Amino acid sequence: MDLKQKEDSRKERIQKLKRGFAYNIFYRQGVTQKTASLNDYYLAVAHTLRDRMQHLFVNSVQALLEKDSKIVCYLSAEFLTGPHLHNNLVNLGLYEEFEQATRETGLNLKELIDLEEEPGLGNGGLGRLAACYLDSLASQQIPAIGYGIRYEYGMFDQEIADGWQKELSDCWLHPGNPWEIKKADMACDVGFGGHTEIYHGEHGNRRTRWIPARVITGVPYDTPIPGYKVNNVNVLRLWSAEAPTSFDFADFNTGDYYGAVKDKIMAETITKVLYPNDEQFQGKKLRLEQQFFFVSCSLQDMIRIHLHSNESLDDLYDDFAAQLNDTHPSVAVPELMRLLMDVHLYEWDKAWEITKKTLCYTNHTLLPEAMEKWQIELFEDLLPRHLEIIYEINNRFLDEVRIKFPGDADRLSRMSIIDESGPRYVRMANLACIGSKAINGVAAMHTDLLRRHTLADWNTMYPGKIRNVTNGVTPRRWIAVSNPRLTKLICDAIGEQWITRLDKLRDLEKLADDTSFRDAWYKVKKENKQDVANLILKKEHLQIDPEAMFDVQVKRIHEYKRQHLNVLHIITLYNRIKANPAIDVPPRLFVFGGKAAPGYFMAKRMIKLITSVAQIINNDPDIHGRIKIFFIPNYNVKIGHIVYPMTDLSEQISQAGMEASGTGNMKFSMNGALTIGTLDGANVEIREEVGAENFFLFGLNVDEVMSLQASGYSPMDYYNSNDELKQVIDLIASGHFSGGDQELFRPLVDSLLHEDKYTLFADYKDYINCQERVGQTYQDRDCWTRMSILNTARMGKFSSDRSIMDYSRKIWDVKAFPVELKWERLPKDGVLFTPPTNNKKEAQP
Ligand code: F58
Repeated sequence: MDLKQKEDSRKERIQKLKRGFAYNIFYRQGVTQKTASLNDYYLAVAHTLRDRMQHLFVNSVQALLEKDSKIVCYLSAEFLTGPHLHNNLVNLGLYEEFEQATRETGLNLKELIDLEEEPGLGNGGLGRLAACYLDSLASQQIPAIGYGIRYEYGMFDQEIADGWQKELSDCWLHPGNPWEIKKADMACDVGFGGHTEIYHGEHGNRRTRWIPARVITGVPYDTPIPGYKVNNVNVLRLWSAEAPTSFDFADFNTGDYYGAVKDKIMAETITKVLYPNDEQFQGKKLRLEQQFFFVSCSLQDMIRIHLHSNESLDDLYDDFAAQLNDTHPSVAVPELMRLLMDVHLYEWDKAWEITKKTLCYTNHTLLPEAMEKWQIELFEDLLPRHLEIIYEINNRFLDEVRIKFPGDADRLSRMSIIDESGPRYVRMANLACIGSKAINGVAAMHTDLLRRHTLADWNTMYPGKIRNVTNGVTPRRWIAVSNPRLTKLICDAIGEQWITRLDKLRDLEKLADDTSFRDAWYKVKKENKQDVANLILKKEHLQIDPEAMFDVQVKRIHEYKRQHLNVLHIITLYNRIKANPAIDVPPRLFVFGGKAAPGYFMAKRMIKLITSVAQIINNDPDIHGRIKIFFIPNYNVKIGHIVYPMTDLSEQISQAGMEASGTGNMKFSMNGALTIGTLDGANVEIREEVGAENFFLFGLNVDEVMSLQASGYSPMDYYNSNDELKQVIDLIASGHFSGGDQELFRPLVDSLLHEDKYTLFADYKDYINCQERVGQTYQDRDCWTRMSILNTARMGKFSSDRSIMDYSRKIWDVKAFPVELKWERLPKDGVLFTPPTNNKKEAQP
């Protein structure tokens, strides 16, 4: 094609897009261009894009049907995808054309992008990781299905009222969701409760059947997941609960209208709302119902797809690798066994072989309080058949342990699936460890701690079964989509390859000493900061100097993440300036963001502390605006798009040994922020990659924390021997930040003085000193910018593409499956599918 032809076909495509918008406004939204709201336009544009994606999706399914390839099934109770429009435009390479077509239609694409309601179907890192992995699976051309729950209400929206967190329901579906397609004909039934019966099968062998007390239907909603500039489109399949029949007509006819719809309403509560818990196991029945519901639907779906092109399930594991994202889907172990034995009539040994070879388990936490364990009675009441299977798995497993470690009763009780130390519980991590072919941690240090402590027994029993796959994040969303200025600068300097080969960013290293490149780099950061400063001024009437250091901590609010250590530093600076106004403290904006679990008392107090300290310091004339504090409400993916590109300093200050990996730490560094952090989670590997000289390290390491705690840690000693620390704590306790109220922060102060579980006081001095080095370095703009460039340049390892390739090699044994474009956009005769010749339904992911 010559240049003119190219230009002509581009023009034609733009015209088609504009026709697409008009068509969707009229026929799909049912309004005219004059009466359409902005949301109508957003939906019209999104549908126009989805139609184009649909074509690629159909191709991907056809390619898979023609030639078998292993499919990765990522089972996760959470997928925190973030908004789709911008990301899909970038991945499909259609941003510029849509930009032009919307402009020529009189619309502003950016405005429409900002309008999109994000699906908040996750709490934090774990859910967001699942979304990054979906992007990388598609971009690496690995066939995959993400299986999860279509919560009607996602993560609550956070408002700050009088400095406190207020939770509001998240009605993300209300404006309409243009990305999903309901696949009613692929619905699955899921049982709950009831009892089991023994019967004798065809060959006289004993079999069990489960007679559930109630059945709920799972209906899938599919969202296409396009890879970056490839033809592969995978799918995120989320299950929604419905009653099998809409009304109980018996009740309806006798005039009991409420009774008639009661069952339907009860059924739908299963997928009504996401539990907003963070690292604290609650043990609620509805939560177990949610877990079993989506796991059963997903396994039934996999079996349906497999049986479409296979006679039996003997080799299910050749076609599927099912990854359990933490223990939330670990009821998959007994459910797959039940489906194989009770429904597909396998004997135990073969069913067990298939189960163990299909499932794999990722652990995301070391916190004991986060470990899932269900009360036996609750479990039995809801899943009686599954409990029987679990008992049998456990008996056989414990026999194995006895043979390997004779006479070791402690080991037996530690490794048993059933916790019998008090009231009896089903331990889901033990179940997942036994029932899967591989277990993995999410950062080198985390995996090491799993092997040495949390899962030490498993490591001894099955050497090699615990593997490491360090987390990663997708550079598409976290650089290309969210930081267009940096993307352009990097592409102009080294080309575009880095977007799918993040290790190519190394080519930036040589530019770190180039003054004009450094100036351009600094300019990008400053412009990103200026944008946010304008926004904060407009919304919060807070004046921010874009030259100030933007020092940011965004993540869930939790004591182990130690946002309050950050606050202790802020108050230290405040006291220093008050005592000595001439002191050299470079201007800083401290930014916090994150949600507290609604029932987590201390975390909510921490938010109140941050906002109260902000209130006093931001308005203290003695400070002359040298330090400012801003709590961004409702931190979510969309706000992440703004925060990572603006940040100079990333706070990763959890107590060593607590953060399994962290992924925000990676997003910051990729966008040129320097990190102040402890040796925890993936910080360790980030520091190794970027170089110790480009990372601000402080604090005790995990062994030091453990031995300090073992030797009887006394926070009071630190308080008494450090004047600055004492002053800070006393100031909080005095009511200085709470209008004289000495009670408000007493629980926080007391817990620090008398317990300090996360050793803030032990790390305080080192943190403050390290922050001083940070401040000095920031004043040397050339040095800081150089370090910033080197951080970005050396982040190649932390692309989720690398993580996915690690999983593919180390765990799933799956290879790329590039999809060719064989199908026309719409066949000329208008017939998209050849009608099936037999009655067998098309099996399609
Ligand atoms: C996070 N876990 C880890 N859990 O805390 C973090 O270190 C890690 O980087 C990330 O997983 C990804 O591996 C996490 O986000 C949750 O949100 C759970 C959701 C369900 C309830 C319990 C917490």
